[in-house]
Order: sequence, then structure tokens, then C-alpha cells
Amino acid sequence: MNAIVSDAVPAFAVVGRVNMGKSAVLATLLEIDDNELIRVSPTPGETTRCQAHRVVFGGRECVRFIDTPGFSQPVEAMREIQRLHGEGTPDLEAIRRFIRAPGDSFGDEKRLLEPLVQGAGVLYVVDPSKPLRDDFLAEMEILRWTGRPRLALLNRREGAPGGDEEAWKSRLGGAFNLTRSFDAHRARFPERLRLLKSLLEIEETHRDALTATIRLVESEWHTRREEAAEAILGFLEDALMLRVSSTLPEKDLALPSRRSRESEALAARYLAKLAELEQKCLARLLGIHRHHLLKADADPSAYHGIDLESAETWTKWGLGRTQLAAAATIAGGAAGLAVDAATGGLTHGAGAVLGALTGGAAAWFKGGSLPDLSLDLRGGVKLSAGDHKSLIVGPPSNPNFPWVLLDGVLVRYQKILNRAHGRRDVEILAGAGTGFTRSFPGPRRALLAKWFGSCLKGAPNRALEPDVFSALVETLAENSAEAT
Ligand SMILES: Nc1nc2c(ncn2[C@@H]2O[C@H](COP(=O)(O)OP(=O)(O)OP(=O)(O)O)[C@@H](O)[C@H]2O)c(=O)[nH]1
Ligand SMILES: [Mg+2]
Repeated sequence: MNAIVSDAVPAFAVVGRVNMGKSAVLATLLEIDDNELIRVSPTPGETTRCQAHRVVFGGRECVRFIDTPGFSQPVEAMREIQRLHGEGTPDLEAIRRFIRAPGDSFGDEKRLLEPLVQGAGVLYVVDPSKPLRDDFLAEMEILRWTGRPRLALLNRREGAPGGDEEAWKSRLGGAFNLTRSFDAHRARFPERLRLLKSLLEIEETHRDALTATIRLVESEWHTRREEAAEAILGFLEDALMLRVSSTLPEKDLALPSRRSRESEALAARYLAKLAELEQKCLARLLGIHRHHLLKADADPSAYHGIDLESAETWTKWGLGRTQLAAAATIAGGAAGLAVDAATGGLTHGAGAVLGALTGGAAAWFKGGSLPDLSLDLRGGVKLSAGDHKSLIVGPPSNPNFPWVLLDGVLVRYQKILNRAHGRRDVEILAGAGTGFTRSFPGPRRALLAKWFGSCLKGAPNRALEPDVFSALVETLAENSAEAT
């Protein structure tokens, strides 16, 4: 076999019984959700040869992980190595002789041990819900004989009954330098980082290279968070400023039926555009986090976005009543006037409608009633020169709209962070989940309220943007530290 390990780069082979989740562990650790690159499958024996996966930063390979075929005859292989070695405890040389011995038997064992004799460390994956039988003990023994740095990973399948984790841990403790849990279907960034840091504890020769790699991984994660914050900021700005309009002859406006038909069409167009903005933002967040099987929607051409017509959306997401009243005071509540200004002077149409809505919202703040769950879209008639007038539909008048939008993105962002790349099922980013904005610290709410207000007025406050960006970065950091 050609060299799969090089002295210059720390290397670790992921080994274990067939179907233990070796490939899934690696796929999650390296964020690879593509079966063409790392095959994860319920059929045992899917990985048939060693495959190196290089972690590269700035064009330089920092660490290498090697996926391997599973042990298939560990007890027989152990006996054969012992026979080849003769008296005493077999060593790396005995294993080398075992690999080089002619014949077709022990193909899987020979292939999986090759990277170890070439110098790779060991990541031994077991599922502790399985009974601890002799064949597992044989695997542990062979790996111990290699003398390579060894980390055991308990990859327990959620809900799997049985097994004696303590017995596993005690046995693994005797044969491995370190034992850690790593759930290939649930591990998030903190667990991935912890696993990388564990490598530092077992590997002596490449400490500096591994320390530098961990630093790069952390800094890349920070960059991603900033990119995500930027995407969310851009989305909020575009969404809050979004307005759609159509121009119709004055004679048509006089007809209530014609006008309401036109308003309905405009409202539909507004919601479609809003969904498009949201879809774009989610696609960017999914891209930043390298997901292909987690999707914004089953059918991208029919993406509907956050369900603004569902009462659940308005109760689970957004601020509470008192918080909202405070936010409205800060925001200035002058959205109606701003639309007037932005659209060049409204007459009885939008101005009046907006005024009424603002009044409605005020009444609601004072009363003890539930939040306004309706989806009123601001709209109105704009007088323009000539015989034509414009009908404009803008953001829903519900003062919780910006907060609901933000919560919608944050809830999905958390789902993005929670999704492990080792899974191979397609998942849709559904909208359920409790929002985050309600538990924001007061100053963050105040800052966002001010900025939201400016965006709703059609004139985003650029001076506030750096602070808004930092607040979003902070929010996403809290989001990613949160347990599932
Ligand atoms: N529920 C759950 N399933 C898992 C987990 N890890 C792996 N699996 C599933 O177990 C099956 C085997 O996973 P693989 O990663 O292909 O296992 P492997 O050890 O690489 O198998 P071979 O390459 O065939 O030796 C797949 O169907 C995985 O989706 C886990 O943490 N939780
Ligand atoms: Mg595999």
C-alpha cells in the first residue's frame, strides 16, 4: 500500500467494528454530509478501503483523518498476530509482519492496520449499547499492541437500549489513553472542538501542529459567525424596507372591488418577495455551515417562508407585550409618517390607514389583551402626477413583525447548528421552536428597536449598523453555546 500517512502531518485513523458509525463520526467531525465523499450507510461493510480526509487551512494541510474498513475477524486476526510474534506481547513489528504476510485472509484487518503502522494515531469507535463480547476485546488488544496514541470514542445511538457503558469504559480505560463520548448524530461545534482538543491529550509528537489547527478551527468558526450575522442583518434590512406597489388608473381606484382585488394581489406579491428574501438568507446560512441535506424547504420553487398567518408564529416568536411597548417608544412609532415621506405624500389612503393601525397598536399596549396576531399589511393609495395612483403594500403593522422575523431566523439558525453532518437523511428547516428575542438583554432590545424603526421607515440608520452587527454576533454566539 502507498503511504497514506506522512511524517509532516498529524494523522488519525478511525477504526472499529463494521457499522459502528466510524464514517458517521468522521463525517460529523469534518462537516461532510456528502455520501460521495464519506459513505455512511446502514449496510455493514460499506467502507472497504482506507480513505484519507485532509483538513486544509490556507492551502496547508494541518491534520489528516483516515476512514478505514471495519474489523471483521478480530479474534482470528489477534491469534494470527500472536502466532507470528511467538512468545510475549506482540508489538508494532508483529503487526507489520501480519500485514505483509502473503494470502487473501484478513483483508479488512490488514487494510485498517496499515495507517497505524505508518504512524497514524487511533480513534476507536464503539457503540456502548452493544454487548461487550470477546471480539471487541480482541480489537482493543490488537490496537493496544500497535503502541500508537489511542482515543476511544463512545458513539451511542440515541434511544438504543442495553449495553453496559461502565463495563465498556473500564475495559477501554485499560487499553486506551483516553475515552470520550461523541454522538455522531448529535455532536455540535463544541463537541467537535472538544474531540479535536482530546487529540492533544493523546498525541505527543505533533502537539504544536494540533494546537495551531485547533486555533484555526476556532478562528474559522468565528468568521462563520460573522458571516452569518452579516447575512441576517442584510435580510432584516431588506425585509423591513420591503414594499410592493402597483399603479392603476384613478377610475379603477374609485371601484372598491377593483381596489381590493388589487390589494390582495399586492399582498400576495409582498409575501412572496418576503419569502424569497428569507429563503436567500437561509440558503446563505446553510452554505456557511456546509449543509446540503438540511434544506430550507422540500421544494425550493414553492418556498413559503415563515408562516405569518399562523397565530403560533406571533405567540412563540417576538417580544412580550411590555417589552414591545418599550421597544415601540424607542423606535419612535413614526412608521406611518415615514411611509408618507418615502412615498411622496399620501392622502386619505396609506396615511389614514397607518394612523389607524398605530392607534390600534397603542390601544393594545395599554390594554391587557393578547398580542395582536393579525397580519395587517400596511397599504395605501399614493397620489401621483397624472391620472394614475399607486397602491402600496409594506410591512405588517404588527409591531412584533421585526422581532418575529429575527426569531424565525434565529430558531432556524439553531437548527442549522444542531444538525450533524454525519446524518444522511434529508431534513427540512421547519419553523417550530421558541424564539430568543424575548430573553435578549434590555440594551440589545433597545438598540435593535431603534434600528428596526429606522429600517421600517425606509431609511436604515447606518450609524447603528456596527453595533447591530456586534449584537447579532453576540446573539449567535449565545445560540451556538446553547445545549440542544
Ligand atoms: N442513530 C444513530 N445512528 C448512527 C450513529 N452513528 C452511525 N449511525 C448509523 O449507523 C449506520 C452505520 O454507520 P457508518 O458510519 O456507515 O458505520 P461504519 O462504522 O463506517 O460502517 P462500515 O464502513 O460499514 O464499517 C448508519 O446507518 C448510520 O447512520 C449515531 O450516532 N446515531
Ligand atoms: Mg464506514
